[in-house]
Amino acid sequence: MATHRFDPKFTDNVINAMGPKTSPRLRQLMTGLIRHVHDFARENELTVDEWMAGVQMLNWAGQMSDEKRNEGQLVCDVIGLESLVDEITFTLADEAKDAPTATAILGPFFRADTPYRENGADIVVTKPKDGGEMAFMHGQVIDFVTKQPLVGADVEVWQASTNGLYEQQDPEQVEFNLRGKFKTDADGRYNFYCLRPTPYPVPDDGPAGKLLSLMDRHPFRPAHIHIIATKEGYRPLTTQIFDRKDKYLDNDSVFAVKDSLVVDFVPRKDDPKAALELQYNIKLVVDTKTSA
Ligand code: MBD
Ligand code: FE
Repeated sequence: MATHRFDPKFTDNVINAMGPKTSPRLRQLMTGLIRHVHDFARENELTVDEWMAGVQMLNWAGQMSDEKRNEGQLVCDVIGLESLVDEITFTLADEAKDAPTATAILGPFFRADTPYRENGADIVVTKPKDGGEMAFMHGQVIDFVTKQPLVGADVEVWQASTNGLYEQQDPEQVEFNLRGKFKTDADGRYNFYCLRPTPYPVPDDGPAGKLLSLMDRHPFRPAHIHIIATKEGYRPLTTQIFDRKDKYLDNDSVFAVKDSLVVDFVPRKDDPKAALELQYNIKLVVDTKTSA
């Protein structure tokens, strides 16, 4: 079997060291992880110095992470792992026109404690210094199969400011700036004012940025707005929408773009608050796990 010059029994010994109380799923995952990591080391004849450089990256990621910064997740993002796991979990099968809204990765800047705002509210509380472009975003949350509006669904959104920073990264922005949670009305509608999103680099002052530069890659993400839509009885949806005009659509540094999530901001008439609008309906599917 072994085509390499290393101890052929070594990897099996490590795997077989797991005891009988290991759960079947953990045994399966650790067996695969150990096997692939060992094969990776053998195939590349990984040296002690190279392995230690990797360990130091991991430690660095841990040391700079806190409730406002999730560097381990960002390292996974730049090697495509969060997007791959998202694809595996939610399957890309339905990229067709008439499909439920596709998922996209959560990313490291979600905040669990985002407050509700009234429909029609402006999430741009701290105005960007360069002005930015205001947009009115509105739409319906509907049942993908029946096309009926979903009343009382939650639509949570967050976006970075035009300086490329999310509120928790930027002392100049008030807390929860550019975030909001909205409840759909009696027609299943939500609406609010936001910024037309702009492209920005993922934070590159840590190991994720270091990895990007070692791989000769840029850190930019295409302009996007994050969305989490939930309604009891429906599969919770985590996604992002992307501006069709963005130049990074085809080379997102975290590989999250899907065609069906690309949207058009169009001119809006007679609204002194916003010169642009975005109409976006969210199509949810019944959650077979909770509604059986
Ligand atoms: C982001 O803003 C983001 O959405 C993701 C997924 C990764 C890094 C920065
Ligand atoms: Fe983001």
